[in-house]
Amino acid sequence: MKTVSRPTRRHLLAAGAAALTLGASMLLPPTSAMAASGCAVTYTTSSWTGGFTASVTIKNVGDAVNGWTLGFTFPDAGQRVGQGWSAVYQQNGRAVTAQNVSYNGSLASGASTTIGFNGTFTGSNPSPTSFTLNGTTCTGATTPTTPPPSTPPPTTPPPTTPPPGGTTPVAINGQLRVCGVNLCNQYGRPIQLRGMSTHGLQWFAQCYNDASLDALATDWRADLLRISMYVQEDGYETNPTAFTNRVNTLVDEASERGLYALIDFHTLTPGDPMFNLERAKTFFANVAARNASKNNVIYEITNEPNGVSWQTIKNYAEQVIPVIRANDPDGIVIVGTRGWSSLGVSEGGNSTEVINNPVNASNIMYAFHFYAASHKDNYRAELERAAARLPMFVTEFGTVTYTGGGAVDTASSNAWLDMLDRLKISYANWTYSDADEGSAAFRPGTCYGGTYTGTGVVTDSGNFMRNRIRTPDNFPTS
Ligand code: IDC
Repeated sequence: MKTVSRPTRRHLLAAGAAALTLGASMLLPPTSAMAASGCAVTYTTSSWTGGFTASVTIKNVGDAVNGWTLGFTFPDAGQRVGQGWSAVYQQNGRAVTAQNVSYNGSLASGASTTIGFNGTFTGSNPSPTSFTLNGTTCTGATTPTTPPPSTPPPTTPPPTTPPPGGTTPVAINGQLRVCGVNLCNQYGRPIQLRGMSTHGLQWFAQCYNDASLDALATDWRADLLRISMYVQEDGYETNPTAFTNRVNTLVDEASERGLYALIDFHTLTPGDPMFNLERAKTFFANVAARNASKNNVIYEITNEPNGVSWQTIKNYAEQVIPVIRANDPDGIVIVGTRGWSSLGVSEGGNSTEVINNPVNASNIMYAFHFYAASHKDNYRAELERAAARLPMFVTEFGTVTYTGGGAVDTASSNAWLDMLDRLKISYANWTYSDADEGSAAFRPGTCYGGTYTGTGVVTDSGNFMRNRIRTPDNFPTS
């Protein structure tokens, strides 16, 4: 983001809460060897004027299911499902269905899963009172549905899943997904990832090698590598195959070290993402297919849109996201925002345009960027306001001015990072490079040597960031 302007201060709308539990959670004993179905649903909402977030916990009290569809009917004609997560939603009149996604389709007997969505309403917002799972009404009780299976019981014990091993960020957290406004790990718990962004791969390829990436993982103890692939400025457009391969290689390097890999399609000038739409489709079709089986890849589809409306960015996102989903259905996608990913603030707007008109896709987040010496209280206030309503990810920020140069603003950088820590907003710092500018973490010339660890090679910004990032992570495992 390049300019500073003051947003209108808004009051957060008061949140109301309602909870409703349907069906006893007790398990009735199976009456025979017959397959049985049954379910219990807890539907909880938190609402504000005209909008709400619903959390729906589905408990399977029948036999194991592999693939499910939840059905319910809104009591009021003005209730609509908006952005959802952990399920694919369809609405026809008041009738809603939510179908499982790849990672939660198997529900063992007695198992639960939680899905959710943001919705809108025009009149009142009563909770639905009846739910079905695969056609069976959820009463909390079990009923036999099909004749006994003809296959004999297995004579060998079923394979057991080994406990997840390792202590790297990816080993602990596994496949991430968006839950409500948070980034959640494989245990459904909100986490924050802290890491570094590369500089432009066309200029600083020498900075990304085994030694530097080992240092990022084990000396900096980072969680995340953002791979910044400029599209213009001698980047991707000059040799799509070579840049795609370079990104894929860095994804592998991050994976080997248990780091999350954030693939940044670094559009900057021109600011209209539509200028690169076809390039984006080609690039993301490749990287999503190539990395589909990995659990550590996150896609950032446009770095810093500028000089264009939110509607244009949304149109771009709604064309690129399906390309990614077709190849890698469970990868999180991050969408840039107006005004150099300032949620519009740097162009005189604010996040209301996104809140009122979100991208029509699930498992997505929105990007926010700042440069601590240029962007201060009014930007912080807007991010905090937005983060109560939208899943936010700081995919790029600097400790210096928006030019990428100047001195570290320690007070503002600490204010920013304290806030991001408190809100569990993930971040990547610009840059893990030895560029001759204040934002670079390493002193000029470092990438032509072999040492990346310790405090001898870092700049003021690098020292500040290394100290922030290497503190212990908080990754809940249950
Ligand atoms: C800057 C680099 C600088 C390079 C310039 C050219 O730090 O070396 O000459 O890009 O494009 C951003 C952009 C990011 C900028 C960075 C600092 O995402 O590409 O990098 N910045 O200006 N947004 C706000 C600041």
